[in-house]
Amino acid sequence: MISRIDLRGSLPGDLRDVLPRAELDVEAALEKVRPICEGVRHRGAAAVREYTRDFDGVELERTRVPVEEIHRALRELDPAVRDALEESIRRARLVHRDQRRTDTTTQVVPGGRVTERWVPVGRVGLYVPGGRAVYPSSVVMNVVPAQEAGVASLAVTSPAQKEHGGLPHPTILAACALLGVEEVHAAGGAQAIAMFAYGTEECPRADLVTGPGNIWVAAAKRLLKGVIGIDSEAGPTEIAILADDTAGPVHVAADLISQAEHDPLAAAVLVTDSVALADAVEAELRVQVARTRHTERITEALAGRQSGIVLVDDVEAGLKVVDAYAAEHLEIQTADAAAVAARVRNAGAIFVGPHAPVSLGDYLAGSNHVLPTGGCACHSSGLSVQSFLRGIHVVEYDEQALAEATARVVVLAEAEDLPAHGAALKARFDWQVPAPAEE
Ligand code: HSO
Ligand code: ZN
Repeated sequence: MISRIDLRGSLPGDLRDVLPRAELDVEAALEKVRPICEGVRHRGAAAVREYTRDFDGVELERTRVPVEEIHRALRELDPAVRDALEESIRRARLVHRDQRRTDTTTQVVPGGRVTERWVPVGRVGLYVPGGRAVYPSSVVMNVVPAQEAGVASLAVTSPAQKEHGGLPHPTILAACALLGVEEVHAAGGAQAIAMFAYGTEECPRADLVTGPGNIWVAAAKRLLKGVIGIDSEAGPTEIAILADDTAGPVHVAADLISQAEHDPLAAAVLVTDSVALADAVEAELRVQVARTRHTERITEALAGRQSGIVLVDDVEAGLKVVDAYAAEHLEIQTADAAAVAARVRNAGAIFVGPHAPVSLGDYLAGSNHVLPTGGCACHSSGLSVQSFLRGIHVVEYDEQALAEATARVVVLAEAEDLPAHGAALKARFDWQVPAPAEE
């Protein structure tokens, strides 16, 4: 059901070569996505509707969802789901509100200062998938940080669903209503990303697009990056668990399964120094996978080359392995879990000890669940208020401070063979701009 990689003895030089990981061939999708993006660029909303007809089988008059439909979806939402979403939003707001930045001013020299002013992105497009994955929780995780950052204009897009009269999934609409988002479009795939990048008659262009999606969405993001800002190309979900013999196999197995449930390409990796735990988890996996609803997809994910149980000599070696893997989600289920967690350098989010499973973070911990996948956690972080802000340096120098800087600017400009840079300062102090040397 799940393969084993035995790294006891010594660890290889580059651990990434031996660790399991899925490969998503986004490059191959680029050529298919290019004409779709061009179509939207040149023909706007008509092209978006055409692709929606071709790919989603839905004939739309407009991509923009009438506001009454958004409110209706909230009225018709199951009260228990509404309550859970409201609490999810409340907790996420608490955490993301604390991420807000304050401007800082640094007095560099007397009369010279630099302020970093944090300014929210003007307009953001949020992509919410609508195929196998209908995730109102992802609406929360995208909208809350954008709102806490102070983004003024926010539009959500999600694929048109044939079985819902061409609207996005009703729970997605209801989540939008709870968050106060009233601009929602029924568009998915590459055409939705192009709609935000180029703008259409119905959807003004956005500065930034965030949110996970399938391979077509990832390819469109790669293609249009530059035309529009992007968060990341989210790949299939990953969970890694670093555990020793103090961990409970029932919980470890349940947590591995929880993320394998997303996708046959999802990755579930257990790193442990305990063969007894590895054996017990494998036995538990067999029992629990058979009992769960999405047995087929989970079995495929666990058996895939992206998943595995990695055996190591001790927790010390395990830390090296999980750092090299840089998981989207990392659970630490060891003795003194907090101390071990504090030593981790690479992970999208870390879940510490027996009472912080990844599923809690997916919905209700207050943390964000849009996290870097595919090893990108070694250079990137998850979605946060910061993702929606730009820090603008505001430079203020008085005459005296500029005069005192001039000689050094001139020297550095000369060293770079850019004399006009130096001249721009000298001109303010009646220095002569040197005439070009006669040939
Ligand atoms: N684990 C997913 C998020 C999610 N889980 C949404 C359930 N719904 C990626 O972090
Ligand atoms: Zn999940």
